[in-house]
Amino acid sequence: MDADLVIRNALVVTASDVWPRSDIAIKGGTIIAVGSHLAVQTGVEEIDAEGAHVTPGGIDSHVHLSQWWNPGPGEPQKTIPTDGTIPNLAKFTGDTYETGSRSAIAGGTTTILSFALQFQDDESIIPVIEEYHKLAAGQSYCDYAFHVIVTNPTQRVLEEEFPVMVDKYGITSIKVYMTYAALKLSDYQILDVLYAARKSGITTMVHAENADVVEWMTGQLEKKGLFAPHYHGLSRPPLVEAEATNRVISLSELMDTPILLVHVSSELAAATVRNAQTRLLPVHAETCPHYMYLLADKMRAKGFEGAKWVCSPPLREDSADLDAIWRGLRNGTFTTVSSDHAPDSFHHPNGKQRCLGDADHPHGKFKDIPNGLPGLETRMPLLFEGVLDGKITPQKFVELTASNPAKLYGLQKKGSIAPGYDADLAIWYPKGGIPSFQLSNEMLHHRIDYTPYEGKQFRNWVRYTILRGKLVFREGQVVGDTSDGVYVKRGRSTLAGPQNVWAEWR
Ligand code: DUC
Ligand code: ZN
Ligand code: ZN
Repeated sequence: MDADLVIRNALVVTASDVWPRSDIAIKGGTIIAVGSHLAVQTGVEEIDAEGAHVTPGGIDSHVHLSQWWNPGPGEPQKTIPTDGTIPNLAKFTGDTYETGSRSAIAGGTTTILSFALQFQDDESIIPVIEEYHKLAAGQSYCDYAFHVIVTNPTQRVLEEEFPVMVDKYGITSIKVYMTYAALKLSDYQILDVLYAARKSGITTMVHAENADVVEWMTGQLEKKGLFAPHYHGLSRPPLVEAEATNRVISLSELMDTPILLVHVSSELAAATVRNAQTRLLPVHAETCPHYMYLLADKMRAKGFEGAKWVCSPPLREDSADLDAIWRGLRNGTFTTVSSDHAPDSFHHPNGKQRCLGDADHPHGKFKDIPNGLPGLETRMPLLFEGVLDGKITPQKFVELTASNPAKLYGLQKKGSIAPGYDADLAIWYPKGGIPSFQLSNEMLHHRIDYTPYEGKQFRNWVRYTILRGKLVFREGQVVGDTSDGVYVKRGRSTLAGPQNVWAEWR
């Protein structure tokens, strides 16, 4: 066989099977054969997996990079220049395409789906897409694709630009918000969006939280002088998420069009999704490792430290929520696990602490803390811990981290280990291959000054990451570069689609 790389002695895992003592032959960036004792020509480069798990490279379908925003009740800061120049990164304390994608490959993720954000005064989404292309081109260590966040669904956007977005740019999914003053759509606007999405075969991702309840609760807490970071959680209790989840499921049922609830955090919201799925509605859900491992007590850390764990939806109070999320992974409620990597550095004056120092509130107000956590690099290893604990099977791990995101978002050549697929692989350490260790932020490759998982014990990590046949990460070292990642045009979802329920008005 004519190959240019062969992986030997792998425990190959796909969403359906586990194959011990297998080889994977790769040619021109594509898998050409999987089997035992594959015969290849002499002199071909080989990697010995030493019996370790080899899984498809991760697909992280919810990542914010070079995203100029403040996803708190404050206004996003529109600093992306409209004249086509690349913006000044000095004030931006999140990850860029360079630093975020570097962190991705160091955690076994080979494809990211990141967001191109339309601001409310943007009449068009096409320049927004072009702008994010400029930010990412030549800057990515891994492959990448975009979702568009729609905040101003004009007739022009919905009728003229959605078809262009799908056909010319290969973008087949969007995200809408039900909360945040500067991002949210009304129910009326969401209906408009879902109607247009249905016509163009687009999957709609939804951030479901009831904006009015959040605003009301925040007002009540502030009146009582309660401003510390952990009151963020009290301002957004589980029913804030569950109510909006139920509402948008109803809107999508009316429209018979698929939605995915992003970053589901609570037992109540998961049950709402499950109920819709039992009724065979095309409702999908995503959760994130922080809702599987972390609780609200983190936000009660001393002083302002708790701001490191402020994200929305918030970490929950009750370990019953963690258990429910793990159950939802096993019983199929969740289609994907993504990182929702939306970080801000903690110590930087423009980062998490940018809300400190006003004379009346020197310790800040929870409502002004930028929402979001870093998690791109830790997503795969954290979920792999679940495999080691027997909470999920290796096949389920692959389904959630790679195969389902590929199908849901139309990445036809990614997410499995079989001939014809891109040779995107994560090779883990064999059992006992590395000693169990405590994570510290210095080990990570993002440019954020903290990890929410500092001190957490890990028993395994990705040893080698392979992107389309090229070794890009080897035993703790990034060996790829920013010319490796390419933009991936996507097709329509093969997982989600309308039920084609007849309705006269449609
Ligand atoms: N929603 C996200 O999707 N990411 C970060 C913050 C938020 O509210
Ligand atoms: Zn969100
Ligand atoms: Zn997000």
